[in-house]
Amino acid sequence: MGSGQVTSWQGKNITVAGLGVSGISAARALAGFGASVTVVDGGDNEGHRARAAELEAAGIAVRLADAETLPEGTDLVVTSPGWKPDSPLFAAAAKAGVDVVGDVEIAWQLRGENAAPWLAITGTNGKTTTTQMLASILKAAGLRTAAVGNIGTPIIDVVLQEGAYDVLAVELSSYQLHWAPSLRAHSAAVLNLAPDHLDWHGSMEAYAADKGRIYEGNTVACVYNVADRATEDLVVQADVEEGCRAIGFTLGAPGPSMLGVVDGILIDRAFVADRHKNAQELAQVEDVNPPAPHNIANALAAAALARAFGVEPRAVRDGLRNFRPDAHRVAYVDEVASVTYIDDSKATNTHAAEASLAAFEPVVWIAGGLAKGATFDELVRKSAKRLRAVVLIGADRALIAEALARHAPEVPVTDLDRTDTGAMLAAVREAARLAEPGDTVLLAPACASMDMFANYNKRGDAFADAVRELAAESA
Ligand code: UMA
Repeated sequence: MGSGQVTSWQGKNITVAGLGVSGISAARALAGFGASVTVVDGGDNEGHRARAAELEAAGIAVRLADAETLPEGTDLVVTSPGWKPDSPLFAAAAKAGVDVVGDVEIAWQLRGENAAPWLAITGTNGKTTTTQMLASILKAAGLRTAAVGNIGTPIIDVVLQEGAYDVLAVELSSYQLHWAPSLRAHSAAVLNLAPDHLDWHGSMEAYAADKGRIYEGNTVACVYNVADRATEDLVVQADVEEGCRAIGFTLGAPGPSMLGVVDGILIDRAFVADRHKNAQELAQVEDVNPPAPHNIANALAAAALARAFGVEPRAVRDGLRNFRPDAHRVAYVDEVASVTYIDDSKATNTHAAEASLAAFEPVVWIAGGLAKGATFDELVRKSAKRLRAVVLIGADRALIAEALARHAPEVPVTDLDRTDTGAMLAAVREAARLAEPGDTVLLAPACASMDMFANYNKRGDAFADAVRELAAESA
């Protein structure tokens, strides 16, 4: 344990911003080290109150419905990733001379002398899949590992299990990187860089700079995407440890110090003796699941990080073969007539739908189902510029139609006015009609499925069946 830091938390007044996944984890850990913790959150719904009661029972103070004022006597603010840098709470902290850091920074500081190294992954798209692939490869190599971070498991919880892991596969968002100034990964990858979260970061430059922090202080490899120059630029700008190498991944033939693809084989020309003459076969393209181009790029990035950690080629192949993408979670289904079909049936709420809509542009969006009391204004407002068209199904589709009329009046909307199971085929056909080559058709309903299907799995299956039918028709 980083005992210097731990003892310094004893008796400190720490304000944790956010009563979500990371805030709860940070609050419990810091209270466990003797800090006096107050969690603040702007929300005040049933969920917040239930979580507050649990923390209060553990001696942690919680203040709901006020995300702005800094509690008296605060020594340090530990923020959840979603809080914007210009939040009034942080302005108050700056005025009081109080530092603000994120939960990932705290996790990094909590690491002991012999803590498991971090193999870190960021990027605009593909981070979760790549992190899961990496964990699968590391497991195939017999290493004790976990996929953690932005993927959903708060990293503090994992770091506190001292001695339990040999290495960690860490997904980091640009938000988390922003708030983690002293993080130093063993090796790291930036998969790609496209404008995203600009409302949070303020500009593309600031977003890229936060992503680029993942390379700071890397000791073995900075992995970049050869097809995305911006990722290589971030490596060039990073201050790394002596001897740390820049390793590219490409869907083409790899040059020296790269991983790439030749004749359907994933090739390593980076972690081999005499890389100017030699190359090492890692896996076949068919070992990648699914073997779509964007996913082969993910596999190459995961392989590069694993190889940087000394994993043998056979484990890369086995790990890729063992990997199963989460069903119905932004799952690639097929490409028909130059339009890509993605199943995110698991997006049963607006937040999840917003995240998947953010990954595609232009997109024909299939949405609707049971709204569970949700409102759709924010989702539509944030996603409007990405929408080519919208196809609505399900019981509460009118709510989405109204939000679209308010915030995206120029986007064509087809209301199928159907709640029968067969409506999915009609929805896919209509989406195909509205899509242009290069577009993505995305099932991300933002609603529960039970008005039309037994569960979201069945809804996703119906979508995939409909796409297959469409592919057969157009073959
Ligand atoms: N809140 C406020 N004021 C604010 C912002 C939030 O009071 O200005 C409160 C909310 O009421 C809520 C809490 O803060 O109670 C939520 O904090 P949060 O949004 O930071 O979310 P967490 O539950 O702590 O989850 C975070 C990540 N969420 C975000 O970055 C938005 C999760 O990533 C991550 O899995 C988790 O920590 C564990 O590390 C999700 C995500 O969408 C999946 N990430 C974005 C992405 O992948 O694109 C970055």
